[in-house]
Amino acid sequence: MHQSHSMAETSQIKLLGSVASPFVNRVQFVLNLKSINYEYVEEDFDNKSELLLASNPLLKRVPVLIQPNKPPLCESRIIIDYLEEIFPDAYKLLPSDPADRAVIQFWAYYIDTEFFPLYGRLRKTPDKEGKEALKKQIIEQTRVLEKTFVKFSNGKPYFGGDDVGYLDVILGCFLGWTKFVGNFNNFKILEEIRTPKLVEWSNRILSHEHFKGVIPEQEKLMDFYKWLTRARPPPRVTT
Ligand SMILES: N[C@@H](CCC(=O)N[C@@H](CS)C(=O)NCC(=O)O)C(=O)O
Repeated sequence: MHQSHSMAETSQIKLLGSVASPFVNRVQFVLNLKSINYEYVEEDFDNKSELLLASNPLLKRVPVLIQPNKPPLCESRIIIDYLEEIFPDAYKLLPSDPADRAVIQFWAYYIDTEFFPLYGRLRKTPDKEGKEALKKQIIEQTRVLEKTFVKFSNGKPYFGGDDVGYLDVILGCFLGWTKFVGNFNNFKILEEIRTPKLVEWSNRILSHEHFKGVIPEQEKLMDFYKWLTRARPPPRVTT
């Protein structure tokens, strides 16, 4: 029998997540866009669930997508690509042409590996000079992203054109942290003069009906930031 994915089956989908995780938020955004029902399970990173440890034993990270009779799926972009493949008609995120699709995926990879990690480096850099250098790099990256937006949106509201597409999801889910990191470090990451189109776009994304409620409040990000920068016991020496 042909395997179909009816909405009844999808209600058995579970997403292991953490509210402040942009990687989890992007999967939630896609599940919302595709009208897929799912159960959200919040993980406590100080006390990870057996389900998380069993389903992502190597990395022990969220998001993880759990479905009956299927292996658990890890890594946000892999999960999104999977959802796009099995529910292609529910809400199309990627173009059909394989080369066009690969170009979009390059940019998603770029945003994840070149842009967003700068926020973490800024957090971990203690000295003022180092921090200033990173702020400059972040600002340079926003110029690149502004140009990328202009190219892909081609005068339309989203990276995806008239509707939210893959890059809107990928970059959109970093907007909460973008605001937080800017406020925390006293600089504007997106601003009218330097990135006018991205400023308009970010307002559009943040008020999108399927996005509201996905991006956590700034206080939640502050809680998570405190957790990230908490005093940790020194590593145990075992020899
Ligand atoms: N590349 C991964 C990143 C996932 C990730 O970094 N998850 C973090 C939360 S933002 C996590 O689970 N951290 C728990 C830990 O490291 O113990 C993805 O795209 O899914």
